[in-house]
Amino acid sequence: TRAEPTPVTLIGVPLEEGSGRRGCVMGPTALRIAGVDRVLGELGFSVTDKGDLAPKPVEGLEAQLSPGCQAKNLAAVAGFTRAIEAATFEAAQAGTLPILLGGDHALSMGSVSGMARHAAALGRPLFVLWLDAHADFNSVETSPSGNMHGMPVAFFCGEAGLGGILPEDRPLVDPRRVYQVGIRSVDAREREEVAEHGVNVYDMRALDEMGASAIIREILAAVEAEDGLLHVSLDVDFLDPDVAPGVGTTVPGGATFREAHLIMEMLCDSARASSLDLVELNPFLDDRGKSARILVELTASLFGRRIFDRPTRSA
Ligand code: HAR
Ligand code: MN
Ligand code: MN
Ligand code: MN
Repeated sequence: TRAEPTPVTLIGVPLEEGSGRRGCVMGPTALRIAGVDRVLGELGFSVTDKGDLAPKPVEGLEAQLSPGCQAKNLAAVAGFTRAIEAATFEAAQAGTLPILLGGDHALSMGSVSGMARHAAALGRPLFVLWLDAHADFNSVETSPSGNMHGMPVAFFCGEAGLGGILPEDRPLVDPRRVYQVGIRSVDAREREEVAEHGVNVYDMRALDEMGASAIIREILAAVEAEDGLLHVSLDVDFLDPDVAPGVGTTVPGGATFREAHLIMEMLCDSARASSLDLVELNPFLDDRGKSARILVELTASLFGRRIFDRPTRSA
């Protein structure tokens, strides 16, 4: 017998202040127009759309930054982080699966922190699957740009140097439970931090050599060994720019359409995904809605759309 599918909560995050250019503010609307709620409904999920968050900025945090450190638009990003953390935690505690409609990748400071609080309340570990061209492990000290969408992984691991946004005793994610796939653009000091803290990186060479299937099997085995929750964070630039041009930070040589779908289909089979970010979509740069539609198609694969059923592997 099949259990009732977990209800889904959509949380719109019109955040673009974490990135270096305008446009991600239109992301949530583009994802809705591309039919994210409709495809989930067709797959049998009950979907609640909470609409778009509109938090007030948090002033006064800049004073805590050391000289030479930078975090652009800190007030705006901090306001969003608090609101996203609370909305994600609340949606998960209510027994639903939160999907964050971004918005730039700084939103994961809040979504992953909210899921970390939820996992801690359950007494289970949180794992993060980070599908991205970038490692997003800069701190206010190492960031070459000051753009906070390059800092979320460091933030939820407690390494970004960004105090005062969330409570000091917030649950953190162990960097050894972060799995990054598709990486191909890492800054010099960021590279050292990623290695030092034990983040698991499957860069594009690993994806080429191992294939998506072997990589996802390894990651799922680690999650299952600890009965963990798995947060999936999908950055548009994980995909090759030919597949998904609607993003401000394209990097050549990304994942193919088929690799991305296979990852989503395997995650679906595992039934491990507890939460999802769809981030960095910049409709202003997109090609007739192509990238928005691909994100929705990938979401459909993650939630059970398949060409044919596969024999179940688990008991
Ligand atoms: N590493 C660069 C920086 O910190 C670029 C980060 C870009 N990040 C994203 N999300 N687009 O992955 O500025
Ligand atoms: Mn990113
Ligand atoms: Mn990226
Ligand atoms: Mn460090």
